[in-house]
Amino acid sequence: MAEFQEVLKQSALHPKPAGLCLQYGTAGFRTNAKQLDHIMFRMGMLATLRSKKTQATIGVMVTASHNPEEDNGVKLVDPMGEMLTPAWEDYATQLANAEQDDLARAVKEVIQKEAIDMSREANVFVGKDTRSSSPALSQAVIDGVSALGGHSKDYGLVTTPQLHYMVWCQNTKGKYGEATVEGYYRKHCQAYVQLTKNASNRTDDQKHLCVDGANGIGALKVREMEHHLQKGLQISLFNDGSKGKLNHQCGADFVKVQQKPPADIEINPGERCCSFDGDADRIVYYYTDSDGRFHLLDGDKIATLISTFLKELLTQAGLDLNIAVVQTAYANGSSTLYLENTMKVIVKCTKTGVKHLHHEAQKFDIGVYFEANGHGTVLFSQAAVEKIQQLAEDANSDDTKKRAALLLQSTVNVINQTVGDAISDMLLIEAILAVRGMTVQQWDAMYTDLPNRQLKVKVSDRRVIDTTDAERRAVSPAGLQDAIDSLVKKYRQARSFVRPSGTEDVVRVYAEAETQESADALAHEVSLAVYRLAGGVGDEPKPL
Ligand code: G16
Repeated sequence: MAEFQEVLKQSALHPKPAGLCLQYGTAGFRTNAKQLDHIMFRMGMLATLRSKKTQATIGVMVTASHNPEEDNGVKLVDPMGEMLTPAWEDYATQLANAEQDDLARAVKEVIQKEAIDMSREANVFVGKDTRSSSPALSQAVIDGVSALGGHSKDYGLVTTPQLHYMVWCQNTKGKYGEATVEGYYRKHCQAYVQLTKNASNRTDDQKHLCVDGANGIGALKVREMEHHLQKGLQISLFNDGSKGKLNHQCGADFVKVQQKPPADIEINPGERCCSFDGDADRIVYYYTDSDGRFHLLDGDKIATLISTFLKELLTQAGLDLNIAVVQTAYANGSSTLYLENTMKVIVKCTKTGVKHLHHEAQKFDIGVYFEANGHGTVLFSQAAVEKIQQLAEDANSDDTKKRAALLLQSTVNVINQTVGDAISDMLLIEAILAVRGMTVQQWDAMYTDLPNRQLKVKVSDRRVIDTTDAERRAVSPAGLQDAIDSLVKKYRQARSFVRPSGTEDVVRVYAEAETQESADALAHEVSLAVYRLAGGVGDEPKPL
């Protein structure tokens, strides 16, 4: 077969370092950028195979999201704009790790197993973040696509959710929207303007939002989008990439884990602020009060705000649609209690990784999914969208119902349903606060978070930790879960779990308890247990 000659010829230009073995992680491959050239070439090939198989456009995004500047990675986007189906993750791993002289065989194996007709067309959309390694790595993806005779379209610098959006627009032949960056801005901003027409006159202060762009792609895109908002939002942009380093002391991950504002941001007490991560698929909000105390409104608070708003509108519209909130083990215990007991919505817990939350959310008429780290969106079933539309167009429905249906319609349009999206989530949150006439402080007061702490432990091989029950319990190494259980018993309202990260070479430790001192002490003690029982390296974890 002629294409295999081409594979061999082209792949020699993107050689795999012999013996290097990388695992497909939470959101694709991710490691130091120097190790990724062959991975990108091979993922370009895999995307081409996936496109031939599905007869749809596939996306490849070059990014390492929240990781430091020197890392990079790749996220693959399936036909409906969602993450690559887990069934193909094994193929990704096989192609990534095949030694140079075995690559053609590994490619043939995927073709045979999936019965792919190689004469079919393949189309791959490619995007990249602002890392200095991204241009060369995205060229390697494009080379991989052409090695198997696929066509690529290079979107250049885009946020990850923008690329997901383009893929879905393309595969719906424009029904979801126009597959251009301008089309993305127009759709989401028009919906924002429409929604905020329902807000009573807002002052400039109320329209003001401080945005920390994590010195990444999100900052560039917010600047590009701003004029579409028709002054409906007044953004002060910090960490816009003009001087600081990507994700360094800033961005959603830093703010969430450190529980403090980013560096290089000037905020007045009470002012509403948000932070994006490095590829703008996560967002967290925060403010400091007049006593200088920092208040974080993370993915759990965002899910609560959005689901309350949607539930109210459904009641006003008289629509009988079920609504669920999907969380992970990191969800603050207070948020789960509030959602279940006060809001009375269905709550589900899945493993970490939006691919897991997304699939769970698809089971409901309306599925709101958010990881505590701010990664999430809302999914509306086709039936839900149709019911909302019918009501909005029904000449006989009363004013209250019609208004609610129209608000729901604009809400559907302001959301990027393909994946968590910092920009579209920001527009949705800002619109909800405006329509409900709510301050960030009132939003924060919906419930009080249990104090919590997240830590990282270095071990020699994090795969020794295996978990079950949506990552809430460790099944190996032996004795670790028993140790965690007895530590948790020492504190009131306490909970803790550990899991290997799928994006960094660490074990993550989460603890929550009645007081910050207890949460910190528990997190430290559990870290020590991980260090001792799971092969810790370097110095023993120190108390906080
Ligand atoms: C990725 C995933 C998220 C996940 C995060 C951390 O986010 O898309 O679902 O929560 O990694 O995963 P882990 O704890 O396994 O390292 P991002 O924004 O870095 O792409």
